[in-house]
Amino acid sequence: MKHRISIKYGTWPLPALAAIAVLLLAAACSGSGAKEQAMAPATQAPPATEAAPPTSAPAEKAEIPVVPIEMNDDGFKVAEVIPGGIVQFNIANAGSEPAAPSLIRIKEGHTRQELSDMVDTVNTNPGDFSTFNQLFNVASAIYGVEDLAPGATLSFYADLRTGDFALSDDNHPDRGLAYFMAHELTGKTEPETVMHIDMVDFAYTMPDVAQGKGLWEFANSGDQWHMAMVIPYNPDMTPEQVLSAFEEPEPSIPVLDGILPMSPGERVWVEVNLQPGQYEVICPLPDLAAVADGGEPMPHLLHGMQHMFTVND
Ligand SMILES: [Cu+2]
Repeated sequence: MKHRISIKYGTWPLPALAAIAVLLLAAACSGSGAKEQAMAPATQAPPATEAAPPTSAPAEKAEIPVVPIEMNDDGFKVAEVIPGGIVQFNIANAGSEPAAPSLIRIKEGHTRQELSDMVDTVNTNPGDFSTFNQLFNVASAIYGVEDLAPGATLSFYADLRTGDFALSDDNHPDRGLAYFMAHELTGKTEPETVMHIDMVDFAYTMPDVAQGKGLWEFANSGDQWHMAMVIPYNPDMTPEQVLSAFEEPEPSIPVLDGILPMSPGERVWVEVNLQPGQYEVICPLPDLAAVADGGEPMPHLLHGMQHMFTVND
């Protein structure tokens, strides 16, 4: 089964990319599939069996609150109040169509109505990067996927801290947003990870040798949004050629893993599944700070936001 992630003009929170009309991220099942398998929270195995101390891992897992969310053909079903701090989300698509769920933080001092209005503005002004700057004054993108099949469950961890949150289905903007709050810092346990990637403007802080299977933490310590697209490393391709490849309707470069755009200050943990080999992680997002200053939306990749790494046997 091939699984596609697309970044399209006019969808939110996934913007048009600078000079890229349509960016299709084709993720093999071995990559994104791992995130979509139904996971029973109580029985979910710690991802890194070699690295995790077997005695402590199950107990620590149990301390992470689990938040079940159901999607159906009317929208989301989620509790009005959920635990704050670090929580595990299980988003089940019980609807009849592929869904594109996104988790959004409403920034302090802003309202659900403001967010809803801004999402409408972004959706009716496709390709206008300045609207994204307005949107990100109101909200933070935390995590999302572009293709959650009917019957599949998306499982990931996020550090909510506290606040007011929204869920959107970018495949069905007409269904509107769903909302919930997190008042209390309940989840204080960090998931067991095999890899940590910190994103700044414009670089990845990460090791050169990575564990290919297990839970990866992605944090954005930068001042603007970032994403992580894991692609096979090809020393013969320039960054410009890589970006050009993603302009094609059927990109020749597979996207094997990673995360979609994430706002500053956010942290998520997602399962990855990479075979031994050489890879590169890239961020093609447009430079919104430059846009705000009247400049060009240069892709972060052309600012040097890429990192080669190896997954050993
Ligand atoms: Cu970036």
